[in-house]
Amino acid sequence: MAVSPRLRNTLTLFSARDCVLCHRVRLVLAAKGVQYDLVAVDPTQPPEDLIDLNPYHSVPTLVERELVLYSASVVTEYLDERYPHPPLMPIDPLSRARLRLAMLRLEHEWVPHVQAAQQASTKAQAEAARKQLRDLALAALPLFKASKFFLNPEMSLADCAMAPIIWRLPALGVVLPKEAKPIEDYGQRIFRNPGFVRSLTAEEKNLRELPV
Ligand SMILES: N[C@@H](CCC(=O)N[C@@H](CS)C(=O)NCC(=O)O)C(=O)O
Repeated sequence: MAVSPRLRNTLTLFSARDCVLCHRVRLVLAAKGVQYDLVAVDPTQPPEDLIDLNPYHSVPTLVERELVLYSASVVTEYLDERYPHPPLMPIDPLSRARLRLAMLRLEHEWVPHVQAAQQASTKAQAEAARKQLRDLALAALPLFKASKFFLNPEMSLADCAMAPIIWRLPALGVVLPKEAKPIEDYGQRIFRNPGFVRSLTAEEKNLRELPV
């Protein structure tokens, strides 16, 4: 199924307006300076195009001519290989494996609590998700102190997965103690990047102030 002929670029991204996994893909595209058409989707009401293209009807979904990719990790690894500059993965296998594992843990351990906090229908559900995120952030504090970017001296795909979560913490009501300043400092380093600013939807821009 072809996406609408009105779309002008080779790449089309089906993306929600406020979603950490879609933001992760948009951040990779922005870091690489790649042009694409964005189709804004309400994930609870996927459009016909998306239903035809992706058996899970989920976003992010990337379309490039006949190629249709879904799952944020599959999409971002593809983009890093397809558009190699700047590289967003280290070259040695050990560091690559460590970053892949870190991204897997983010997806399995952090993202469900972000989504739960965003979708909570009771105060108790929201508070439980906020507590989980606070605990995860504090447990990861030594990693934020250890290097300029997440587990790596250079910005990588792992930062593209982590920064969208850190960006949302205040809007989700997650208040970190003073000792967590290295996490805020890490966020500010990435938020200052013009690519990060370009990656944001209008809804995501409203979640917090950009650094001056
Ligand atoms: N494993 C998928 C999950 C994506 C996901 O949970 N997307 C949400 C929006 S943030 C969604 O599309 N939900 C609707 C659905 O899965 O049917 C990925 O990594 O991309």
